[in-house]
Amino acid sequence: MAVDYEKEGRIAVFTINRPEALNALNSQVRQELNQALIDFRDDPDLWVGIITGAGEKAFSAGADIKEFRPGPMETRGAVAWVRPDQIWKPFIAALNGFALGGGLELAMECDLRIAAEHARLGQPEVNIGFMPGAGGTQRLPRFVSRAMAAEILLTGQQIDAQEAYRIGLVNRVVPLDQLMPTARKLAETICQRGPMGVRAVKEVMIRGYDLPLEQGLQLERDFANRVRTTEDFMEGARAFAEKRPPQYKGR
Ligand code: CO8
Repeated sequence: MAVDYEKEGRIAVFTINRPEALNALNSQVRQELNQALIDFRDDPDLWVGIITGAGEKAFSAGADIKEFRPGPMETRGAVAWVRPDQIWKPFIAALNGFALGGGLELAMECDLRIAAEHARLGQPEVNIGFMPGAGGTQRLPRFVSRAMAAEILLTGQQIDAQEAYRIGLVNRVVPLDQLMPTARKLAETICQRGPMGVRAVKEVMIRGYDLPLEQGLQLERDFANRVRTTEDFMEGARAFAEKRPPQYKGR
């Protein structure tokens, strides 16, 4: 398997498993990741996803350059490509090394990014006569300043984990041996929250981002009203009043 997909209680861990090729995203990885993402999306018992790479060197060094051929980009495998930012459950990217090109683009499709101290991030496509094709030119300027995005995209140079933290591209930088424990702890924290609220937060944040403020506020109100109709909404209020931990069911 080029992607290991493990379910640990409410958490799913996706591990890109081609360490000999720095976890480059070849067609097999894309296909298997896609299948795993669909399973995660449709499994009501899974609430948070963690995406990482096998080994200690790379999260992913991007699209597999050795598969490059002239002509349009393939439509990412036989099935429609599902992105983490189209699934309304939170994703954490655990960057265990290089996150370059399509690897950084995948990390930017996640909601939170934790980097190991030695991780290096970049959009090196222009170094090989190409350009980002999976969101780099669009997401990076939305995540960091336009000037920093332009520098990363136009020079193709890598930045280290501390710099990525400084410019707001990653949430935390931790020693490598703390990477997965930190990601799991964050995932567990999110799993303790009301999942209907958590999912609505993610969807409204993403859908509302490009809306004018008034429309975004309306969207938020609509979702908040919908969350108020769920069992978990009343469970949260009851547990608060009864001074006990809530037992959320995801409905
Ligand atoms: N594709 C294929 N093989 C790769 C890739 C890659 N992206 N990156 C590394 N490898 C392979 C190397 O060829 C090498 O294989 P071998 O041992 O058979 O020669 C092995 O991984 C180890 O790599 P290196 O020996 O090069 O390791 P170094 O530590 O010397 O260098 C670097 C590490 C700097 C990360 C270097 O490997 C490198 O520059 N890699 C390419 C990074 C890059 O340019 N990425 C962008 C690719 S283009 C892209 O992502 C466009 C996205 C568009 C849409 C994507 C949709 C999924």
